[in-house]
Amino acid sequence: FDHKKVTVLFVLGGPGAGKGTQCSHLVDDFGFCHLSAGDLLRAEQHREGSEFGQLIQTCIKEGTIVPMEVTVKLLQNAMTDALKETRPGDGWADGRGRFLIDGFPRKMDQAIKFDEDVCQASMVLFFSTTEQVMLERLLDRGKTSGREDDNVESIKKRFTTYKETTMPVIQHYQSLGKVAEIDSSPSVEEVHQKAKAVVEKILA
Ligand code: UP5
Ligand code: MG
Repeated sequence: FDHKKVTVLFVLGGPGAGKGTQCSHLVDDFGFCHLSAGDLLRAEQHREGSEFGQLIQTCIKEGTIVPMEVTVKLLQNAMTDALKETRPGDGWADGRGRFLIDGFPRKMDQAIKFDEDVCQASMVLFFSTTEQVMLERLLDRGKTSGREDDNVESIKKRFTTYKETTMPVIQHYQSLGKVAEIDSSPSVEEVHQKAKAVVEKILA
């Protein structure tokens, strides 16, 4: 994708940190196209004829990372579709497609591949809070979400993958000066106001 035409912000943070929740507010504020890698994988898992259904299901349940080729391709396709559809006022505010890529890249190989094949992200929004807060939020959501990974056993595995595999990605972008860390422990609205201010600066 042409850098002049698209702006990409990665949205990272532990499982249940509030990435999806905050992204939907930022969509309302700034007209981003919000693409959650996890949501795209779940859709692919249930797509009839997908050759990756079983693989994705296993990875999600075990909290491991789906091979990057699958996820990068899904994101690339979704971005292409979104750019075809975008109209003024629809993420094209100043003629540039704006994307929030949520829950990605969570492993270094994905970050490198996306950089090379798709485009470079301008910044990373990093929503951080404690494991205790994340655990409570996920167990609460698990009562109604139907997500196969919202149970204590899967959540613990997701935390381990986050610490061992995703934190190094965040540190990589920190070393490039590309990370804006936002404490996501307070209320949704408080976090939203902070995130909104950060994004305003980035887009200015
Ligand atoms: N909530 C949110 N904010 C709150 C606040 N400030 N105060 C109180 N409550 C708050 O929020 C979680 C819950 O908390 C909700 O009930 C919300 O109302 C409440 P949400 O916004 O959904 O948090 P989010 O960070 O998006 O949590 P999610 O569970 O989606 O994060 P994960 O990163 O674990 O999940 P994701 O869908 O990104 O990935 C799932 C799996 O897919 C991964 O484990 C992995 O196996 C696979 N995957 C890959 O293999 N590759 C990828 O690139 C991406 C995913
Ligand atoms: Mg999410």
